[in-house]
Amino acid sequence: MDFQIPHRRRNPLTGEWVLVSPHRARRPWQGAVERLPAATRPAYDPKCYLCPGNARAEGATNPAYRGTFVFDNDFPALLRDSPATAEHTPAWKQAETESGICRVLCYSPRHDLTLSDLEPGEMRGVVRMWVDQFAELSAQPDIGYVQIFENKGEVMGCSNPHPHGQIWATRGVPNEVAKEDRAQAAYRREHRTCLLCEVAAHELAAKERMVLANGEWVALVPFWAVWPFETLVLPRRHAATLLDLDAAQREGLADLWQGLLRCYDALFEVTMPFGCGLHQAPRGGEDHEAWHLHAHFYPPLLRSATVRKFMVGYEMLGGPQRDLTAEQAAERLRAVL
Ligand code: H2U
Ligand code: ZN
Repeated sequence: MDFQIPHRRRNPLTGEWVLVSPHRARRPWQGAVERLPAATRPAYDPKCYLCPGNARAEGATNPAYRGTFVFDNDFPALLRDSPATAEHTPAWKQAETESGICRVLCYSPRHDLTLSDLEPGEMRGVVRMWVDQFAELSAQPDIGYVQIFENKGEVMGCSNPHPHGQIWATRGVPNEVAKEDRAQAAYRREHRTCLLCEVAAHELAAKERMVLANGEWVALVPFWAVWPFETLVLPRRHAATLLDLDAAQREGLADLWQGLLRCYDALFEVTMPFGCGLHQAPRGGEDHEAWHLHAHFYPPLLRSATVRKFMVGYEMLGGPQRDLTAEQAAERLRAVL
């Protein structure tokens, strides 16, 4: 097939298609230009609600923490003990209560750093925090899924530049995870192999969509990427959740995560904004064996630090579309390494 002509690519994790229009990549841009965030920040900000020793909005005070620090979100999107009730009539009007636990994860006491600035040992501490939080929350009786994620940068609506992530652990399984769970289980039934093991092996060999790799992990622009510089991070050895990782895989994850962030930061010479997070097997999913642990990075930027991709018009009404191909994006990311 000629990938230079407009075509559609299928995301095997969701079953959704993306329209790719490679011939359009050079069209002129006269649209919105984003404001750049303030370039320098103090190591400690007395007004930041995540800095050590500071008061938070609801009155709690942060300890003088030195490594990582986790607290229950003071404005949680979910409440712990909502009763489980549902309404299914009329058929078009369904609702059910949702409950869960929301936490904020401070990655470093330093207000001015991002994960890419941390020492390797500090980054390993962040991975350890993810593992510990996942172990604790996924063992709770009423939790069906644990979402670890980070929203970074003003253009992503992040309220505070202090390096932090979040966890929302829910009774139910959220949309994206439910789609991926069904798709991975179906792929294993049909092909008798793991979908993402296949993707990792193929992309490591083909290299055209690969961004970087180490002995345990690979980061690549997926064939079906929607966002211009979207990446998928995969363990090379099969694992369903963080709890399946041995010491070498945990260390490898910390190193690859930082390598990828540095690559992103170098691309447009700005600390890259994005939404990112780990996708792990939900409890009691369709087929736990079929789930391959992975992380998605979705940066919104398109051609510079100030020009973003908008998901509007056709994307809202029809489906996602991109001009730059996944292969071109991977090449650009590799070039800054
Ligand atoms: P962002 O990642 O979007 O910046 O959100 C940070 C979270 O911190 C947000 O979910 C919480 C908000 O509810 N927060 C607190 O828990 N305590 C505070 O004092 C302010 C913000
Ligand atoms: Zn701070």
